[in-house]
Amino acid sequence: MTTTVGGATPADPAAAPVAGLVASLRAIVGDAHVLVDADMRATYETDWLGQWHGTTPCVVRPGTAEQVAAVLQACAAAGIAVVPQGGNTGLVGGSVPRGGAVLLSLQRFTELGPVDTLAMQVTAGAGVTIEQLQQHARAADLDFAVDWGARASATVGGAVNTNAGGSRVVRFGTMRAQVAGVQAVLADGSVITQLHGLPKETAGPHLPSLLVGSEGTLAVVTAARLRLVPWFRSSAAALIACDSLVDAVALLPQLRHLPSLDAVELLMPEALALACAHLAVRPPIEPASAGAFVMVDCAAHLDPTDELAELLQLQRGVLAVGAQRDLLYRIRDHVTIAIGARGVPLKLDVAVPVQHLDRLLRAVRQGLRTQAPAAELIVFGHLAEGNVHVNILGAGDAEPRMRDLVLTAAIDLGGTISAEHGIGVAKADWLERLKGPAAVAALRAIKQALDPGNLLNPGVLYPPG
Ligand code: 2HG
Ligand code: ZN
Repeated sequence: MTTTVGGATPADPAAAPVAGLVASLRAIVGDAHVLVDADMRATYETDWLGQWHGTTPCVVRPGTAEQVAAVLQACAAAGIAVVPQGGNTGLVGGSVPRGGAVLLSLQRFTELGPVDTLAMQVTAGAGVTIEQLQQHARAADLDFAVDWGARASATVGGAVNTNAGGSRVVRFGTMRAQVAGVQAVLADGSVITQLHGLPKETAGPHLPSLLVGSEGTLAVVTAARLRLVPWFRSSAAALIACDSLVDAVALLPQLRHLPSLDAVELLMPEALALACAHLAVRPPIEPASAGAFVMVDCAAHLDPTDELAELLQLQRGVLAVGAQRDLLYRIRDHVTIAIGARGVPLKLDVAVPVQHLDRLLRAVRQGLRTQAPAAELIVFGHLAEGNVHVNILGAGDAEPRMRDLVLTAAIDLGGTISAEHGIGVAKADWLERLKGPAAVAALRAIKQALDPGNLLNPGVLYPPG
């Protein structure tokens, strides 16, 4: 099912007060960076997987923080909301325009500062892709730690705003652990620049951290000061076949003892089969021969192959080095695309304490048996964090019921309804159930203080009302 977001506000660029606003925006960023033609707007109005659609009267592409400030002020004066967008690789509708809002693209913020090898940090514009950032860091013999399949399109700004996770969280934490500072524009047009990245500073709450995971609702992030990590040039991976998910989880303590452990990913058999079929490659292990697969990656300055080889003496699995490892990652990175090629799934990104993962998936399967027996369930994710991506294809009318069932089960098991994709518009109604009224009231108070006019990304994250 695809979802169209937004209300009845006209998206027609010729309609007042939009026409006046478009003229103001042109004066701020130049004609070339205000897109009003339907075909120019189209790629900004639908997310990369074609899951979320909306319309905007115009796309505005400022190039400096000062221009962002002027854009926000002009939109506020016109009473028209703003939806910030980075690489448009979101999965919860958080950066697709709604209700006639202006789409503010951060695409032009592509500046990458010099790598500070003393501090092991770099300043990156919000529009820099994760892949560009990694390449830039590697040229200085360092690396950027957060990594996931959409690295070629996903941007720094989006990663900050969603507290992106990916495959290396087990070693380096999420985006929150990498953000040392930000430059951000508040709804009133004031610019906060905290890019010094001092590793020690106790001078009140850390505003950059407040913006991590705020999904474009508190400010427009234009740049970030990011921590870098050593670049491990030697890697070795393994795909381990486990009889069951319970056995896969039971592997974790042993894996955590591997000195160079870099990633522990979960591929349920159907996810492995689907990605391999999509890529037309032979699965490294027959998918139907196991109940769950664990993909382990080790990275170090010295070749970690022996560490993994030793582990494999006690497990059924294959070692993947060099081109074989690349293939394993290609398979892992293509699961989302392989699912998307079959249809638009119900996609839920949940996490539970890892010992409850099996209970979660049992509840999901049981729900499907009664609600949508013909639907296809594809599960994969990040085992070490108990984070699974539950993708359901063909649930039809049962989609809302399955969404409720999966999210309720995650909460009841002490987990979360969003581990790395964000709340977006998809799950805004659920925030209070997850966090409780006191926490949501505190979040609303912060939103109200920083954006009293609800200019920035209305409808995202905070439940309506
Ligand atoms: C991944 O882990 C992403 O590959 C996408 O978080 C997950 O498609 C998904 O459900
Ligand atoms: Zn993921």
